[in-house]
Amino acid sequence: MTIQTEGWSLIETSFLPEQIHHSETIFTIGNGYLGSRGVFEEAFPGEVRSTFLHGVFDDVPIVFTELANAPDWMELEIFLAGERFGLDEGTLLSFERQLDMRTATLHRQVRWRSPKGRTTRLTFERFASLEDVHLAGVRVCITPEDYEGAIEIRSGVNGESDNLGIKHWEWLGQAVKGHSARLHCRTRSTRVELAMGFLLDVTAGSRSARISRWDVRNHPTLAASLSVRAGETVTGLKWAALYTSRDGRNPQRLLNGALRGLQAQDWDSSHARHVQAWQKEWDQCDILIEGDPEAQLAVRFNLFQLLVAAPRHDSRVNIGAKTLSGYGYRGHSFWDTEIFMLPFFIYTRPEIARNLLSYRWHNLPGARQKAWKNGYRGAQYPWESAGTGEEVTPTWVPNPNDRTNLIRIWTGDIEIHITSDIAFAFWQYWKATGDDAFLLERGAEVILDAARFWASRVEWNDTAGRFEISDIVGPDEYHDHVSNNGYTNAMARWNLTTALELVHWLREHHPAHWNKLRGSLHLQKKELLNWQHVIDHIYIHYDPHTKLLEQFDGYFQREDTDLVRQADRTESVQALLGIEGVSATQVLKQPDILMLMYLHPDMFDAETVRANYEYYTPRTDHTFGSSLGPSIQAIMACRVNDPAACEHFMRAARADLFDVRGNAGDGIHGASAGGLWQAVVFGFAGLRLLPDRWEITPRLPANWKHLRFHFYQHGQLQTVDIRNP
Ligand code: IFM
Repeated sequence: MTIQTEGWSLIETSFLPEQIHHSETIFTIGNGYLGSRGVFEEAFPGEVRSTFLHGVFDDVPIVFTELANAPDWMELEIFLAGERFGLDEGTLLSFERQLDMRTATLHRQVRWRSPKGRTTRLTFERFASLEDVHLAGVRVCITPEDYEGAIEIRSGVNGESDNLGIKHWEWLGQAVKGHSARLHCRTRSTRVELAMGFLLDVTAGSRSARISRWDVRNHPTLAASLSVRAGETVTGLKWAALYTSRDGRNPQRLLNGALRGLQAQDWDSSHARHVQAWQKEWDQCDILIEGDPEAQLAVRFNLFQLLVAAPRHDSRVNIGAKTLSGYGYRGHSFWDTEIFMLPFFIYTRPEIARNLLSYRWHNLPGARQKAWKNGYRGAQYPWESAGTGEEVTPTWVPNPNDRTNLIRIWTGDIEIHITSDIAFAFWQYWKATGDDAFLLERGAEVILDAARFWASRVEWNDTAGRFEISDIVGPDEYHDHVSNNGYTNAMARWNLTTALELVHWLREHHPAHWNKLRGSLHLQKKELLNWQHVIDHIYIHYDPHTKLLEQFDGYFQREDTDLVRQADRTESVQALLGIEGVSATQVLKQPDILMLMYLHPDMFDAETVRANYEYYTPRTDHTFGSSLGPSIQAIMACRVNDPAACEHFMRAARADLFDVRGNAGDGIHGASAGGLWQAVVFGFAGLRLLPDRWEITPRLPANWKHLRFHFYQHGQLQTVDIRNP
């Protein structure tokens, strides 16, 4: 893969079949309604072909629910004088694929010699409209170089799509008429209806192709054929439209209306409107980096991936850990959204941040249910969340090294910090935007009910005279069933403290609202007093002599191996030592105490931060541990002026572009992408927001000559422009 230096295009100049899954992920396009992997229109053996629609989940064994791979809208089967075009056959004379991130358009140019020796030039363009998120288009131009004959394009919507073998759609009906075809189907368990259709227009100059209609069940198809001479170009244009029952009661009617409107659609003006919509996004969201082309491209690529996954019109969906770009984690959402991705949206696209937070508010019933089932009060958010907000973390998964064995996954039971992470996100949004209405309508309820959960979750230790939280997993998932994880306990204390601050603010500024909320949540004075009691007595292990926070009870007694520092390692320490083996050591999968210090810059003094940075950094598996780690590590390195910040930053920047963990084929690492924005803004620029102003402490990498970005503070667009002397 070569990278174009002007910073807006991701360019692949050769086709490497062994890397198709990685390429499919990084060439994903989308518009926050749908995400389609960068597969070839004409298909390729072994590809992972998928289009995911936000919120369209269906039931599945083991992982409970997953985003259902929608019927394929991208397919174009091409026949050149009777020979089927495909990169698995014939000779590839030249190949180039570009993702133009400025216009969110995927391009591909191919020169191909068929098995019978005929040479053809083909160019493809594809986009999912940002201006009308129900619309997607693909255009192909085909030029036979040294032969004449019939060029045929067959295209349909293929309802036979599956999720790596599992079928989610049942056929309800279809129609093929004129230049268009439609399919109506429904997910098997969740019963989400989908109406998908398309128009096909194939021309050569002023001549239009002859269309034949193939009413194949579950795969309505049109075939358009034209005879051309050598050097003449055939242009095929396919507009696809799609609606689900999440968009309205009658998606078929919505589709029919859209298809009628599409009759008059021309590529250039529709694409121009899409580009204009993207221009607006980039005007707010872009980061300019001069002096380091790789960092520039990587940052834009990661922001692009967040933007294509960002729900703009839907407040009942969240972004999965792997966005809409792959099967990893089946579309489930984690703390990855609130802690890693959300800050980018809060500061550049607060409307999108509001949608993402609203998803958590809508799902309060699921969180209350989880707390209740576990014998607690308030709202306990699920570690993995999907359509309904119930816990959807699998309990057992097959062992990848021995399929006859199962591995117990504990995170759904005991990785509980997500509840305060979500409360933290609501508070961050409010602090940055000053959006009182949203805090009153949605945020307050979440923060208060999360606090109530913590007050019921803590355990009183009579001997020590303190509250503790036992048997959990902190952010560092190499250690489970631990007690008094520093991150979890401190975040619980933060949640309770903030809830009381909020109560105070509500009483003072919005007494009527406070009365209403107090009534609906049955909050009594006694309960608030208890919250204060928990705040005053919750245990956080801190040694004033060493200034270290112990990550959990007994952490310092675990084996202190230097395996993590071995330069020639090609696997994670967990893969080398096994789940129990790594747990017996002090090796961390990702920052935990340092994560806490990142989120709360005012909670710890500089010496404490340095001491903990120096202790935990050499014990963290930066290379093969969690992809969530490097961006946070980069920010903390900036805080203590460690030049290793650049190395950590580039590790995050390259995560998907260069497939550094070997699993990019499963989808984009959304948290790493969001963390990268934070590393630039809060790390290298050192942005700090104060109630009425902001300040920066730049620590730019030496080769960065110029850094510029925008952010919103209380609705006002601000610009940070830093030149490196
Ligand atoms: O949320 C993360 C977690 O912190 C580490 N394991 C992967 C999860 C999903 O990205």
